[in-house]
Amino acid sequence: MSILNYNKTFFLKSIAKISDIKIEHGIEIAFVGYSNSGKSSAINSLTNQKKLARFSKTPGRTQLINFFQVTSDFRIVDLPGYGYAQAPLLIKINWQNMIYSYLKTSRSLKGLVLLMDIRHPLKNLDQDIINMALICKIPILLLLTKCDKFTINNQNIQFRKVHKKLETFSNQLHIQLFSSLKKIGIEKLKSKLNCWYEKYR
Ligand SMILES: Nc1nc2c(ncn2[C@@H]2O[C@H](COP(=O)(O)OP(=O)(O)O)[C@@H](O)[C@H]2O)c(=O)[nH]1
Ligand SMILES: [Mg+2]
Repeated sequence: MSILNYNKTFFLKSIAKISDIKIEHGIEIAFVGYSNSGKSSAINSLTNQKKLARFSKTPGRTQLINFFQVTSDFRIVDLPGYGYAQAPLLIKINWQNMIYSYLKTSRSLKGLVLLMDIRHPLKNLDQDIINMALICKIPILLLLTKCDKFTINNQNIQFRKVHKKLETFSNQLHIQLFSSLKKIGIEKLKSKLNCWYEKYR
């Protein structure tokens, strides 16, 4: 078993464009999701740090790709969230192209953590991202975030609904209930990341 200590994660760098990615060795796991899906909170809970991934209430503010280093050969990549419901088509397409080209071209990327608010899972862009990751053969961990907003019973109902829709891809996609607030699913998230790390390093 790996001995990754997520608490020691630190901010490495930000880049503005995919073309700024340099060839690097080591393994990357990317976090992606709509703005407000709880991505920054999840990265903060994973690393047990309050402000590592700054979280803001302004949707879509983070447009940079942020890299965090867990160990010298393992990085977490915080992809920009998608936040503008009424965004012009061009912005939407640019964002999709950016994510897609990262999924396609990054040699280091070994897994994708896709965060969806349990109250509104599988929105359009979530579906698009799942499709892109499947095409690129990147395994996906799907976190149903803020599950504390639901009763246990409703959590399970929603879990089963999402599971059923994605059943066909179960060899490449896992689903996990998650709450940063109530610390649900954090150990499962860690073991998935450890597992990807162990497999590819
Ligand atoms: N109830 C609850 N709220 C959460 C949880 N995680 C995040 N939030 C809230 O959801 C909002 C968006 O969170 P944030 O992490 O900034 O989302 P991001 O935009 O995806 O990075 C904030 O107001 C958080 O306090 C959670 O596990 N439970
Ligand atoms: Mg954020």
